[in-house]
Formats: sequence, structure tokens, C-alpha cells
Amino acid sequence: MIFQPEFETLERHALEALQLERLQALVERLRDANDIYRERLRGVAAPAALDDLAGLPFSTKVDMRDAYPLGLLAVPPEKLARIHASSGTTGNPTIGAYTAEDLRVFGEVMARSLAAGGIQPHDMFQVAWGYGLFTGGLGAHGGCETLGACAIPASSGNTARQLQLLCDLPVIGIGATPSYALVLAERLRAENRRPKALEYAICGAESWTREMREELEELFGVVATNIYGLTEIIGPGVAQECLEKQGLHVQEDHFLAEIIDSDTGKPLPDGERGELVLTTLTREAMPVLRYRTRDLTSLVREKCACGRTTARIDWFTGRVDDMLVIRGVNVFPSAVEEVLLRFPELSPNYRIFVDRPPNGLDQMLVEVEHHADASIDDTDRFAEVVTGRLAETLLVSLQTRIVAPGTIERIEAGKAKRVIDRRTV
Ligand code: DLL
Repeated sequence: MIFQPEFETLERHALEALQLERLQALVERLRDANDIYRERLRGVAAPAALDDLAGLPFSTKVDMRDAYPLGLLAVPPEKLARIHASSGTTGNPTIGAYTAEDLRVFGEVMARSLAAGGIQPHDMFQVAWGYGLFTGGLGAHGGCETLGACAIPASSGNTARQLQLLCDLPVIGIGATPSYALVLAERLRAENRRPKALEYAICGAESWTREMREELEELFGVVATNIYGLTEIIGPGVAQECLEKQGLHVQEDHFLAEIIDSDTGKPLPDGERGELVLTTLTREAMPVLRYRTRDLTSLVREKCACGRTTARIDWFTGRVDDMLVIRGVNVFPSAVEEVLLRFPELSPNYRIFVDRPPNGLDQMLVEVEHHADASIDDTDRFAEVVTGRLAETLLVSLQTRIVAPGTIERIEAGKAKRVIDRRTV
């Protein structure tokens, strides 16, 4: 179902005209309402065409941190209706502030996302992203209300209660991080229980691969789609796959997407992979101009078979900053996951350890669980085969350890942490 066809299927020329009008208004608003942006935009001409976007200044996570907590507001604080925040690993959290109108838009883009992922207004949807400062729980909750669906605010964690709700109530869809959806699916399988009515899982908030999607769909018995978003822009609902599963539709009337070369900052053509840059076209409280997400993907603008005309971003291959450099070779954790999951014997539960022994070369160890029903005669021999395949694809030497199901700790709340980098430098 398409929740707002008047925007989601708008002809591209009309969509681009709307984007330009909104971009021009945004630049004016930022100049008027925020000292930091006024300074940054000094001497910069107003965009006369969408292509002029490339001449506008970028914003980065560092800008957000420097302006902590409310330096980037474009409305008086009395107009705020809610604040979210993402924890981050160092320094100040990143604040996301919303007016009532921003919350209405958040509800709308999440309702579009849920509908694109298979949820209908008469359905029950279990929200298994965390409620609180994290945008996932309350964002999906607002989306259910805007769509007219019934929200079950389970939040993250409390796996026994999650399973009980899924088995007792006619829940059609669930929203969770992919790693937590997998925890739920594994527990159901281990306890030989079945959800009463579950058909769809909408997963996001952390990196995952198509290979992991296949595993999850098979284990959970659902159709799983990918949802993307970030606190700095609005939260989840910036982009969402439809059931055609051909990339994530960007809600382009609200968010303008570009792909740039992250070294040079220059725009890249459609289809080329680079860093995703997002501009909020309608945010009131904390609009953002050309935010460098550090997330790596590519963009296509052809119409999708579902009827939506909005641009689609491809599955992310990681973040600029999750790239590991092992003895000079760039390694993305998503590439490791892709190779592992091509082995039917292996499960999506894995970790990557990186060590730097004194005076030695960096060592990388991939630890992965095999499936409970996998038939592996000789684990050491099999580990060698996996090592060979990883080394051939990643062009780096490493070791692999195959471990029994349940060995690797499951994360029940928050995002999965797959890389343990123990190098001191
Ligand atoms: O993770 C918002 C969200 C909630 C998205 C629920 C989807 C579902 P942050 O905590 O600010 O916001 O983290 C944003 O998470 O820059 C990406 O690096 C990563 N991320 C989010 N969704 C995906 C995805 C929420 N589908 C950061 N695939 C982003 C890969 C994702 N990475």
C-alpha cells in the first residue's frame, strides 16, 4: 500500500520543482534564524537550481557536537515539542529537536515506511526498537498512529515478553534491529513456538546485508524490509524498502539525498557508491544543510515497479568510519558478513577481533557460529575453507574460528557490536 501517493508517486519534474522551492526557503530560513548558519552562508548565493546544492556548505557530526545542546535550533526553544538524542561513543550526545509540525512529518514518513514494508491500517505492529531518547521506538509508534495501525509498544529487550506477545496476539509486523529480530527468531525456533500471525519484519538502525535478510526471513518466516534513518535528520523513516526489495525509497519531498566522494567532497553520478549526504527540506526545529552521514551507498532515480517515483538508495556497505585498516588493506565488516553467509552452514552471529601484538603485524580473527543443524565433519578443515574464501575476497590474511550456536553473546537492547578492535593505536 502507498500511504501518500500524492507525494510518493509524484512525477519527477514536479517533485524536483517542489524540492527546489523548499530548498530555497530552507536557505532563507537558516540565514534568518540561526547565527551559525548565517555565518556559514555569508556570501553564498541562493540556489537557483537543484544542481546549485553542490555550492552550499556541508554540515558534519562535529558541527552538531560543537553546537551542543541547542546551538543549531532554528526556532525559539518554546516552540519545541520533543527532544531525542543518540548516545554516540564519545563526547556529547547528538540532539534531535522537534516542533509539533516536525512530529507530524515524522509520523507521516514513518507511516509511509510501515505501509511500504507491508503494514496496513487495520494491522497490529510490535515496536521492538527501544523507546526513550533513541528515535526508533517513539518514531515507529508515531508512524503506527498516523497510519491508523495498532502499536504494541514492547520496546527492546525482555525477549520472553516479546515472544509471548507475538504468539498470543495477531501481530502482523514487527520493527526491530536486524540483530534483535534474529534473537527473537532463534528463540522461537529453539522453543519450537510459532508467532500467531506474523508476516513482516521491518529492520534497521544498524548495518546488515541482503544475505542476513535471507537468513532472517527463512528463520522467522517473514518478509523483511530495510529501514534507514538517523537522529540528526529525523530518526527512522528517511528511507524504506518497498516489497519489491529493490533499494530504499527516500522520502524525497522531505529529505534531499546526494552521494559524494568522501575524500574530495565532490558529487558522484547516480549508481556510483560514496557517502550519503542529506538535507532536510521541511524540518522546523533543527534543519540540516548537506549533512555528511558517513554512510556508504549509491542512488538510483528510475521509477520502481511499486509505482513510487522517489529515488532509491542501495543497501549500505558500511560507514566511512567502520572501515578497518588491516595491514594497509581496507576491510568493511559488511563484506565479511556477505562472505560468511554464503556458507549455508554458518549463522549471522559473528564477531571480528582485531589485535596488534607488540612489534607484530595486525591480526584479524573472525569468530562465527555454525547453525545447529549444520553437518560439518571437521571444524578445523571447514574453518580453513572459510578463511580461504574470506582472504580471497578481502585480500587480507586472517583466521577464522567456528563456534557452537549460542557461544556469541546476543545483544537484546541497542545496536549489535560486531567489531572488537583491540589495537591500542
Ligand atoms: O538508528 C534511527 C533508526 C531507528 C533507523 C530505527 C532505523 C530504524 P541513530 O541512532 O542516530 O538513528 O543511528 C544512525 O545508524 O547513520 C547508520 O550508520 C546506521 N543505520 C541506521 N539504519 C541503517 C540501515 C537510528 N538500515 C546510524 N542500514 C546511521 C545500515 C543503518 N545502517
